[in-house]
Amino acid sequence: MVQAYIHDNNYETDFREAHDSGVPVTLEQLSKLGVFYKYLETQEAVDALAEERNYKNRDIVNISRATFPDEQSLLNKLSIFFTEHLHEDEEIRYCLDGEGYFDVRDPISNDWIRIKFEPNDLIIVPAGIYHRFTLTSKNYVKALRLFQDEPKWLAINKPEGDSSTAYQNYVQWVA
Ligand code: KMT
Ligand code: NI
Repeated sequence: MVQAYIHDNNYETDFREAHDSGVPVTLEQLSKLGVFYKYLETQEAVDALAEERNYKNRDIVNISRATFPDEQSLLNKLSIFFTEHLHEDEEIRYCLDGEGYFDVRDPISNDWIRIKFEPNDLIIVPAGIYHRFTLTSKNYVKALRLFQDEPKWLAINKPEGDSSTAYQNYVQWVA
């Protein structure tokens, strides 16, 4: 079963640690933020979902010691993913191997909700929600990134994202 909980907001220790505050978050709470989690056993199930939601493109992201041999280049890559950002389109991520954490920002409480991302986990991240991603201390993830249109993953960082239509529509939807 997927683990989701409120992040402890402790930035003194490595961000790849669990940072579990001890407060769990349910899938129902996530769905109220427009975030959907599914455990999909097969690639066919992923393809069916992608088709149903009109996803036309995909790529594979592979972050590991093999692809980033030195700690500094790995940290540089991770710091981009871990910067609070949003996208103007919905995004789907499916874990093929390894593990990571997806953090989504609750726009009402401002809490970071951390979702553990492991093989066969699929997460639908709605347009306009602030989020970030990190590896765990295992330093390895291989994931499918699904795109509705061209494989563009323009990230709009905080605070620029606040004035985007995607953010304003999202916050209105949640409220
Ligand atoms: C994103 O948009 O935040 C990402 O693609 C993170 C890496 S996907 C495992
Ligand atoms: Ni993103």
